[in-house]
Amino acid sequence: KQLTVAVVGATGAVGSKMMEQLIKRNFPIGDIKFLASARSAGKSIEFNGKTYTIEEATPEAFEGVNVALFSAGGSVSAALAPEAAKRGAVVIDNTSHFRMDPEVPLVVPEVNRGDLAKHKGIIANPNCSTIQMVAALEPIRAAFGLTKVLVSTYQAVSGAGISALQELQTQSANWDAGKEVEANILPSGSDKRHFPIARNVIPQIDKFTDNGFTYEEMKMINETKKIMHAPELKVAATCVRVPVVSGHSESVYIEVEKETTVQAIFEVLRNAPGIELQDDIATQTYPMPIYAEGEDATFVGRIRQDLDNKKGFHLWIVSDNLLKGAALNSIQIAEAMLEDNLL
Ligand code: A2P
Ligand code: 11C
Repeated sequence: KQLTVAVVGATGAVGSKMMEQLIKRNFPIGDIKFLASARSAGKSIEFNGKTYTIEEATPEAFEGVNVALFSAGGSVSAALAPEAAKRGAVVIDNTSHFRMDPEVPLVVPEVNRGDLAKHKGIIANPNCSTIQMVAALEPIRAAFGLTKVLVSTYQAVSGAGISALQELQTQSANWDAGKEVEANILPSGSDKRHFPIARNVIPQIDKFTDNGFTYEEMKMINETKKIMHAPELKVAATCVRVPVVSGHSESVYIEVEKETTVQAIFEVLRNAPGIELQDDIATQTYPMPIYAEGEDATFVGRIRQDLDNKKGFHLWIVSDNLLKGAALNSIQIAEAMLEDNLL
């Protein structure tokens, strides 16, 4: 079966990775179109050795589309995903707009593939920092149960888009040249104050909600419970931006239901889909973002039993936020839907 695919936000950080993944994974494309804002309409874009013209994303652009991959921001998805679905496309949306809608499956295929069957035209791709965490924790939950998750993240700048990446580069160059360092984007383009990310760490991703947690932290909390079908799971998050280009890292403390050992967790993770265990302190083997960049896997290491709580374990989880965290997971959703006859 050959499908007509639309990539919405094709000129963005995630959109360009979606295009790479479609080629790399040999997705069965009959026809493809690339959509972005009116600013990009008419410009050329290369895909698989051919040149295409970018079109403005409008409702009519989705006529005849089977699969629409959205990554152009929440307001674009809010306006256009229902229009695409109305025209018969299955939307795989990489923004946060529909994620907590009870009618919209929120899916990491290795964790809750079965939820795809309940779709009504729109499927949500979770937040990048959530995806890698649940991919690593689900096999542990399935084997030993899971009661509590406390996570602190070290998130790469590419998660905030191409303009944030450009700002990191300019700030680093200006530091080195002894010039003034300006900040206009991070921690959140729409918040009042901005701080440099070069040579810095910012304990704010997205804006603050009323409870003192940021939206990014609340995404990790709420999305984890939804994907794992675990409303009673205790989850708390502190999300931090670090001056890394790509690859989110996470320090995660978990509590399991059944007593177990580090060796037993190693065994479970060795056999888990999409997970690569990198844990050997004798050889200083542990995951790091520069080695995760460009890789499909979610890497897990530094696994330790807590010194006070036998059911407590500490893990270090790293993955490429633009791949498993975004583009790869979206394409894996499309592949799972094809296999399950949902497309
Ligand atoms: P454009 O390049 O035309 O602005 P990133 O997350 O890397 O910043 O990328 C955002 C993506 O979303 C870009 O492809 C951008 O296209 C696209 N985009 C932004 N605003 C709109 C809009 N109003 N309609 C369609 N696409 C949009
Ligand atoms: C970041 N996690 O690193 C964000 C980017 O809800 O899809 C993804 C935001 C989202 O800034």
